[in-house]
Amino acid sequence: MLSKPPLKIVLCSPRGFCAGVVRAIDTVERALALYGAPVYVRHEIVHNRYVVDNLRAKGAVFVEELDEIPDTKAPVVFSAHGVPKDVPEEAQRRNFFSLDATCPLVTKVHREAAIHYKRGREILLIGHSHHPEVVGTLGQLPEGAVSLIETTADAEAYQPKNPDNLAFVTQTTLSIDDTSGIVAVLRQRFPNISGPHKEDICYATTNRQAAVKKVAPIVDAMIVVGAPNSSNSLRLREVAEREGCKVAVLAQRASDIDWTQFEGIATLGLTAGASAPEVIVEEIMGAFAERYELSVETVSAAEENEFFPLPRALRPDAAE
Ligand code: 10G
Ligand code: SF4
Repeated sequence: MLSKPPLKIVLCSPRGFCAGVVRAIDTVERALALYGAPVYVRHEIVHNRYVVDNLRAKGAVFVEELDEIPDTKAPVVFSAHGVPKDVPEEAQRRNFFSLDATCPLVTKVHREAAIHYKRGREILLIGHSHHPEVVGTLGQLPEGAVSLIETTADAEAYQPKNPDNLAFVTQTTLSIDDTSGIVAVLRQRFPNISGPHKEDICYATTNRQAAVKKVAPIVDAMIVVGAPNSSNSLRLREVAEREGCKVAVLAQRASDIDWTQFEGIATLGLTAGASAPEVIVEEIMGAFAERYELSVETVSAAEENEFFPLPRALRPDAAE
């Protein structure tokens, strides 16, 4: 038998599930355990097919909009990405038992936007059009109250009604580097703009990008476990590419890997987006182990110990 070529896998740390994703998945799991199936979930609870398929197998029913749900006493969960204000309003009108799995760090951005609005400011949201988190944040306020800024070109071109009465908030899963460029343009053009100290990118996005920045320059290729609709995972792939990694790809499962892309490599970086389960990282390592003699090392950029408690109605003491 031919001996396998050596391959060093460099694991990025932190990677994978963030505290908001754990809370969102636990919300659905706990609702299923307490109330039984079905538990309705508006939108993918997090952007990961494996997670969604697993929950569906346990009795979760995924819908895109509330009008797909029949009149029911079953729980209705809102996804981790957050929802426009009219969604909980509609849920209340229909007497749904709703459970909000919006990440507390997204809710914090919703609150910031609401405060700026109360103070009469013109609000800019830095983010990607049509992403559910952006739809949710825009939907906290009346139409037209918030303008979307996607690029530095948008920031250069924006014409405010009053340059001294502006504020900005951001999506939580953006590229740190792209966003600091956009914020720099806004602060330079509008020195009195209100906003967070830097941006609203969360700890998990920040740390996962920092780990990729450390690993990408020292590997021949990088795999990011994550889905093509996962904003934070897409950003990790981009960071790897920008740090000079010639092969930087997303993979949802080991079966997605195009092995021709990895011929002749000696080192492979491996990370996972905030919605990607560690079992898939293990599955991919297993697939490489069939073809290579592996050695594994971990490069760490930060320690994480965030924990977000479940929605109040699901906490153990809630029913008593
Ligand atoms: O990265 P996005 O926002 O697309 O979501 P995800 O489900 O892939 O990862 C978890 C992040 C969120 C719930 C958005 S705050
Ligand atoms: Fe919350 Fe950040 Fe995770 Fe989004 S990526 S769910 S903001 S911790």
